[in-house]
Amino acid sequence: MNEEIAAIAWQATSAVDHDRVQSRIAELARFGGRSDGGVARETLSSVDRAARRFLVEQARALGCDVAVDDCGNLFFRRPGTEALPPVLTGSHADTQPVGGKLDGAYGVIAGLEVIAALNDAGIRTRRPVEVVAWTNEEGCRFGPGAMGSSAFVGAADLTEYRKSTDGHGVTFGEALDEALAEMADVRRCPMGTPLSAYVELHIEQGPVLEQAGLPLGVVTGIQGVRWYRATCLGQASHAGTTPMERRADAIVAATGMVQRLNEAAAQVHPALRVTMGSWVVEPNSINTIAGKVVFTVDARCPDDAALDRFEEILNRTVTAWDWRGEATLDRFFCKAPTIFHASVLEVVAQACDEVSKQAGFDAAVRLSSGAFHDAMYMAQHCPSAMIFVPSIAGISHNAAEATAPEPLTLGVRALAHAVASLAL
Ligand code: HGY
Ligand code: MN
Ligand code: MN
Repeated sequence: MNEEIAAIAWQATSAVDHDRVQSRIAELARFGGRSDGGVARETLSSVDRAARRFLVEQARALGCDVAVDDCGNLFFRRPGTEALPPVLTGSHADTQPVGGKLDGAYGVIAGLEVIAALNDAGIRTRRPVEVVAWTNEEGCRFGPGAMGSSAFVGAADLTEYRKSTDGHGVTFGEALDEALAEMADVRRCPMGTPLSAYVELHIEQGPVLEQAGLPLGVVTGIQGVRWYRATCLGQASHAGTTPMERRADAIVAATGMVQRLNEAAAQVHPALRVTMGSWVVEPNSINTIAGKVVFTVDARCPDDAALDRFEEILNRTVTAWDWRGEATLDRFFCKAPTIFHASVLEVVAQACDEVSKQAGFDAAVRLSSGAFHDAMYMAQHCPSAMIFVPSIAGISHNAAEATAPEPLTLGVRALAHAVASLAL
């Protein structure tokens, strides 16, 4: 990086305002805020739509041009001096049903802070700088996850996504149309537009940075992820009158499968992580044998061949289970492991190392992400990379999710340095 760009990148870095970051995180957390300090802001819910409006107003107050695409992704653009493809940063504003203040939200707030810092420092960049708030990264209300970014890059068909339904039978299309109707004052923009680079700042959501005692991580890639739905159909029947040997108990079958899968996972690959996190039991009555159980399987591994091997075992375990009922399996999310681009990794690494050093720390940790992120699809569209800050006790997807104020600010400083370097 040439001297002049390096000097201007440092001006942007130094203009990041700690108190502004803290207060904006607290303001956004109020949308869906819970009494236990967590946040419940599932995608396109009324609180998520209110949060989107808050972000639009914040961006407009910073002088940004605001646009929304057909998947509800929000883009906040700070113009450059030349009509070039922008540098994009940002993350998602939706949360888990019981989420924290930082997962996703931190990256969107950080992007707005980078724009505020560029404004305060009076820096003109050649390229436009854009901040995005992706729709439905979590995928818990409407599966699969990362819907907004995958639709943006064309990796998936928005038409199909619109058919996804939540637990109350509402389709993603219905919820999306309602949210878009509330954004009638926001310019509609096309999807898949050219981008120069994408850098996402996110909390690690795991224990690595905290164990290393370092505030910043350069994220080299993201492990593979697959989601499945297993449907076990037995026979609902009376708990008192039905002899044990005549039952088709969907809970007994499903829990037997889960035990078998947990044992098998350990044999497939030491880094394979399997979670059966979402269950529906029907009729869910104390004195009726369960006639139907639907459970999900979330499988993650850096090694795609291991995910293939596990998928074979999963398919066989579910569909050939020895019981009086029957079971089916469908896969509705599959993303191979992601490796980020050397060109952007180099810029991000320099930013993280310099900001860490200036704050009195060793060079940033290099690590791969256990969680998936919108950056996994963005890496199919343009050179992309990520920056992590630590999660206290490695906890996330939990109301207790937290990161100390200093690393939060250092993360934004590193992002400002990287984005300015890429946009100048
Ligand atoms: O599930 C994930 O990895 C992400 O946090 N949504
Ligand atoms: Mn996230
Ligand atoms: Mn998450």
